[in-house]
Amino acid sequence: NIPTTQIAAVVPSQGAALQIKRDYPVKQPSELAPGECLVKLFCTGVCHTDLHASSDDWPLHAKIPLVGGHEGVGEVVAIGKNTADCPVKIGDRVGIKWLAYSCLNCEQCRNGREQNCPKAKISGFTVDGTFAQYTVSYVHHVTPIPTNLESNAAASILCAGLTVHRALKYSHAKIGDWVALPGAGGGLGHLAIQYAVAMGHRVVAIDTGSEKKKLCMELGAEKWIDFTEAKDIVQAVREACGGEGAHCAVVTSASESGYTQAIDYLRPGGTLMAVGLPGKAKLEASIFFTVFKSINIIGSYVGNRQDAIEALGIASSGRVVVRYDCKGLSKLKEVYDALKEGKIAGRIVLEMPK
Ligand code: 8ID
Ligand code: ZN
Repeated sequence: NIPTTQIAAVVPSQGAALQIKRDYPVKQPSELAPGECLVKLFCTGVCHTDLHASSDDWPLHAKIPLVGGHEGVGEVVAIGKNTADCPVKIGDRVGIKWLAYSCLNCEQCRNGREQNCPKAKISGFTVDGTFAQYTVSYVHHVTPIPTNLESNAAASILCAGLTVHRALKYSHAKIGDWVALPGAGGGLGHLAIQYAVAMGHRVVAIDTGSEKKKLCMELGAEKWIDFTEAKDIVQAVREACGGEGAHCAVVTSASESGYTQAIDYLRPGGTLMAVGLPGKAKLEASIFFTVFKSINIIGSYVGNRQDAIEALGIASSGRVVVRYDCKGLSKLKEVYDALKEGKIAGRIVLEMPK
């Protein structure tokens, strides 16, 4: 009883307008390769990355036609014949993250950097993702969803959550350290506040608007800086952190501006975790002060299977809660417009048509 066609949000060619198709093909169970599984999706978060992919503003280009989306939760409805050592079964509730597949045997995979595997397949970028009723994924990379988490509440942990969890984990920030979060009111940022607080850090939230301010303060930020109002962000962050600057900045703004002063407001020995992905910007940093202040600059790219399981585990303990509004899949275009304008505090989760 798997239909042959489905409703999907499709980008027909690079950068072209999104279309809701009612006749997008569904890969049939008999066509699945070993290791593949068919997932019937319940819901999916919308990440700013999907907007980058849809508007084609990155130096890498997505497949076309593209079904975007990489924060999906659904149910396994079929598994490829001859799949060996299969960790999931039909009926399991699983998550689809950005990293759909990695070989698990190369140097990058062995080192836990599965996302850097040369054979990596990416949901909603190099393979079709979650803006559809069904998607094909890979049994060794789908993520089990803790039973006490509702699907809608789990979805955005699968990109936004695991990404900021990993970034904080590798940031060298210790308990009591000040973490500055440019982009704090967005999808990644509002979860970064909560993971940071759970790790015992003190948070300076940087973003704009009263709605995002309210959200950030509710979630445990101690200080708020509106980047459109502050005359001197560097001074403002230094003051917020007791005069010496932040120990760490996790930059999740989707534009260059969140990066520009981050190195200047870090205290000596501080770490810049680069997470936001403006497509064309260069990181402007004084070489002299980067050396003189012993600054670390680290690129942090989503996460591996373990990061996903940890991030969901922390959410299932109640320490991190995704703040989202629910809409239907047909509203994706409106969600992109709102993201572009910076109007979304927290996340939007789309429910699939039944
Ligand atoms: O693996 C990764 N590194 C990864 C994973 C997932 C997403 C990277 N990303 C990237 C996305 O592609 C995007 O570029 O992180 C960026 C943020 O994704 P998001 O959280 O899904 O986007 P959002 O909800 O639009 O939040 C961005 C926030 O940044 C604020 C905006 O107001 C918004 O709340 N912001 C901006 I734009 N400029 C700012 C500035 N100068 C700023 N906040 C502070 N200072
Ligand atoms: Zn994402």
